[in-house]
Amino acid sequence: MNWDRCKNLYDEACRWIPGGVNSPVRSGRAVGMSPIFVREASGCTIVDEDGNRYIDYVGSWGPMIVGHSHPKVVEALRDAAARGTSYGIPTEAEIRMARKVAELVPSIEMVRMVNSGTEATMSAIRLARGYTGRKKIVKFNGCYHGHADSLLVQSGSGLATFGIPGSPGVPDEIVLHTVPAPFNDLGELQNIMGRIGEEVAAIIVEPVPANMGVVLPKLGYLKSLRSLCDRYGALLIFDEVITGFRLSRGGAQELFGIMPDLTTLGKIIGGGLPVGAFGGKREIMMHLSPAGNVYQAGTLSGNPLAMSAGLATLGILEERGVYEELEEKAAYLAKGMADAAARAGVAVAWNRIGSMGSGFFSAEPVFDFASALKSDTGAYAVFFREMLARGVYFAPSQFEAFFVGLAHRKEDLDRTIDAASEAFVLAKESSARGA
Ligand code: HOZ
Repeated sequence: MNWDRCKNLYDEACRWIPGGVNSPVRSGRAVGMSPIFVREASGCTIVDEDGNRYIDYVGSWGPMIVGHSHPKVVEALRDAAARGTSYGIPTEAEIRMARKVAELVPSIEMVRMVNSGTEATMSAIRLARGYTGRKKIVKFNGCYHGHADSLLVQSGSGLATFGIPGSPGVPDEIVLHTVPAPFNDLGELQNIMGRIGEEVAAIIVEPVPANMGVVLPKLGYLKSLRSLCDRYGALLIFDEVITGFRLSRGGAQELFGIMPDLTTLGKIIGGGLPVGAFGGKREIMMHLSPAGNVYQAGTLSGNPLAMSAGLATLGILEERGVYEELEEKAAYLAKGMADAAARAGVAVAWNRIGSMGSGFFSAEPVFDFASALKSDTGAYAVFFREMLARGVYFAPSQFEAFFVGLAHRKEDLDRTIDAASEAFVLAKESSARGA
C-alpha cells in the first residue's frame, strides 16, 4: 500500500496543528505510524488521500452505527443546511430530539443538548454538585469522561494510550475532589463510600467502559452502584456517550435494567455531527438555568444540522430488527477473529457486548484498568499495522473499542477475519522476536 500523499499531508499538518492532529489517539503514535488522512467514506468503507480503501471498525469512535454518508442522514442534512446552519434561537427540531431521547432512554425525563461528550459530562457533574450541594465525585480508573479538568484522573482513552496518569495544567486543588476507584471492585468502593459517602455528589461511570478497551461490568455490579448511591444520597451518572443507542435503543441502562439519576450522551445522538447531551429526572434537570440556577450554556447547542443528522440516525435505529442484526454481525466477527487468534497461537482476551468489543493481547482475562494495562501493546501495534496494510482500519490503540455497524456486510466481516488470520501470525512472530 502506498501512503505517500498521507505522509506529505501529515508533514504539512505538523507545521500547523500540534502533533498534526486535532485529537491525540488518531495520530497513530501508539502503533508506530503516522495517521492516514481520509478523503471520503461511504457505508463501512473509508478511502484515504492515496486512494487506499479500508473496512472501518472505528466509525468515528462510535457515531457511525448506520454507516458513513447514509442516504437518509445526508438527505436530512441537505434539507436542514438549505434552511440555515445555525440561529442561536430555538427550533422545533430540538423539541423533537428531546422528546425522542426521553421516549427511548428509560431514566431521562428532560434533556439538555450540548456540543460534545466532554461538555455533557462536565455539565452533568456541575449539575450533580449544584443539586446535592456536595463537592466530591467518584470516578473509575480507566473510564474516560472527556477532557474536562476534574475528570482527567486515572483516565482511559488517550491517557491510557500514551501511558500518562493525568495532565499538566490541571491544578491539584481541582482534582482533589475527584476520587478514583478500581472498576468492578465493589469492596473497595464500599470502603470509599463508607469513608466519604456523605460528601459525594455523584458516582460517574461508563456502565460498560469502552475507553480502556471494552470491559464488562461483573454481574450485579451496576445494581450495587445504584444501591450505594441511594444509601449515601449521591447521584448515579451513567456516561452513555458510547453505549447510548448502541447496546440497545435505550442504551446500557435499558439492557441492564438500572436507572441512573443522570445520563450523558454523545456520538450516535449527533449522527456524526459534533453533539452531546445530558438528561435525567425532571426534578434534577429543573435546577439548570434558566429554569434553575446551575449555569450551563452554548451558542451552537441544539444546532439544526446536528439535530437533523441525529434524528435521522435515531429514526433508522428504530427500524425493526436493527439491534438483532448488529448483535449477529458483531458475534460473527468476534468469533472469527478469536478463532484466527487461537489458530495463530496468540493469547487474546476478548470482551464484547452487542456491536462493540476489544481483543486484548493478554493471556489473562481483562476486567478492570490494571488487567487491561497488562496487554502486549507492541503486539497490538503490529496487528494494527498489518490489518491496515490489508485494508482494515481498527483503532490505533489497544485501549479503544472496535465498533460494528449496520453497513458491515458478511463479505466485509469475512475479509476482516482473513486479514486477521495473517496479522495475528505476524504479531506473534514479532513479539517472539521482542520487536
Ligand atoms: N477520545 C476518543 C476516543 N475514545 C477520540 C480519539 C481521537 O479521535 O483521537
